[in-house]
Amino acid sequence: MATKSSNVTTKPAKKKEMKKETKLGMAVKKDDNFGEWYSEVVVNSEMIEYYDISGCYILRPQAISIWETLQAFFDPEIKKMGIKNAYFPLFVTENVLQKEKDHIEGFAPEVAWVTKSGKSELEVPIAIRPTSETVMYPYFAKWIRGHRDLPLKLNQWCNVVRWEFSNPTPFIRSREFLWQEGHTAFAIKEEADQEVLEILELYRRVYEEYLAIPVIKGKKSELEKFAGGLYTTSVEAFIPHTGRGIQGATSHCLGQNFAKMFQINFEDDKGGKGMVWQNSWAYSTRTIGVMVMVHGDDKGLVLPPKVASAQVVVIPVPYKDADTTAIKAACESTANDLNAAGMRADLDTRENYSPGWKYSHWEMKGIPLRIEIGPRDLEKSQVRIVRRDNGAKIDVPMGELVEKVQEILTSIQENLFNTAKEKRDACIEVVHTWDEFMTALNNKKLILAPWCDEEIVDQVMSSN
Ligand code: 87F
Repeated sequence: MATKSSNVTTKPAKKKEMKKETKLGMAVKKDDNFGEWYSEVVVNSEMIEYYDISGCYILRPQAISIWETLQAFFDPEIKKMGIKNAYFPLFVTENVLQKEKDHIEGFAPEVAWVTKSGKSELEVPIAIRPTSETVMYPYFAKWIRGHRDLPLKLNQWCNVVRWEFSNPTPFIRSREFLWQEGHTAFAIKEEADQEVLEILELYRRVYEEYLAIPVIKGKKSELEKFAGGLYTTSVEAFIPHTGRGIQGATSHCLGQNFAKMFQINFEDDKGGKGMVWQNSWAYSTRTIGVMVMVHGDDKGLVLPPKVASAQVVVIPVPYKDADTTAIKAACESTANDLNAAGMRADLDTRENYSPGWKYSHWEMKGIPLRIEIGPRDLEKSQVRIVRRDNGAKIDVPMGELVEKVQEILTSIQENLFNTAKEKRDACIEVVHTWDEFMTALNNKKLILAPWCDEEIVDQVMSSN
């Protein structure tokens, strides 16, 4: 599959035209200016706050809770595979960072350095990790002696810094971001190969099962692979609005490149010398940006229920002279029942905001379901459920609340995935010539083309 890689312009909308009566709502439409729309969604949904260093963003609780949900899935899965968490320092000396030349070449301009403490210059500048191969592998060499020390499988949850210069975008391309980086060493290549794919499958599940985003698994071309490694696999998502593919996560087999440079050797069971086979793999907070881009709409964020910190918000709708006490009590017991049944429900009983204002507010924040309770609902012993994904309104008898809400949340999760998949698949175009390829690319298509992975290719890619 081929697409242009993601490159979104995302200066915040200069002057927002707020809806006058509510001071809420989105000023820019997704179809009109995708970049501005994105900036507006991440800020208005309270996930991101801009910071006074370009390319750095504050991740607010709304964003971190999604990150934590993904972590709560991924961390136990890798532990089942025998991978253990560790934490290595943020800093690395120039000497060590430069040790694997292929690796750092091309990346060097993005490395940030600490050169001072207080007013005095440091004797040697110290780099801030852009990734941790060179930080960790000297210790792999120290800790691995014999075949019994293998496999060595470590992961760390941390931040990294890459001083990017092309248009920074919250979550998608930021100068500091959060990720997990896994680094493993094996005696046998086949074991490394197998792990590469097992991790890739976990990444597919992060995107498809949690974020409701279809991804394509694949192997990178020689030009696109991580230069320090043997081969690179990835999951790739597609953003229909830009017509571009975006790398979702990568799982590399590093081969024995780093083992040679860092002398990660071991004595095998027959007393002979062996050199380890290594992998490294990562996914980052970019996951959240892809989710916003794929599911968000003109009302703001749309959260898949599995990653929504609040899945339901209950809002009282008291008309004039209505029995507000009874309505509030019904709202409270609705939220309590849902929470008791294991769902995540919030209650918005604030009196200084109108129900209409609250609807827009929670829609902007992407909450999958809203439940409205007014005097007529009370009379009929029902609640009104409104879906964020398609706006459908469903009246549900109070006695069926828990099962129905559970059912609807599952259906939203499925619908978001299916809709995203349909939209992506509608963009796939099969091409056979370079002209067709370029036309399709300019038409925002996801291209399916013959691929030989050689640098020089014919104008005609294939005859059929
Ligand atoms: C930027 C500056 C310095 C990417 C960089 O993908 C070094 C690098 O090595 C760099 N940007 N990379 C490649 C990272 C490879 C690899 N590291 C561990 C991963 C997965 C996790």
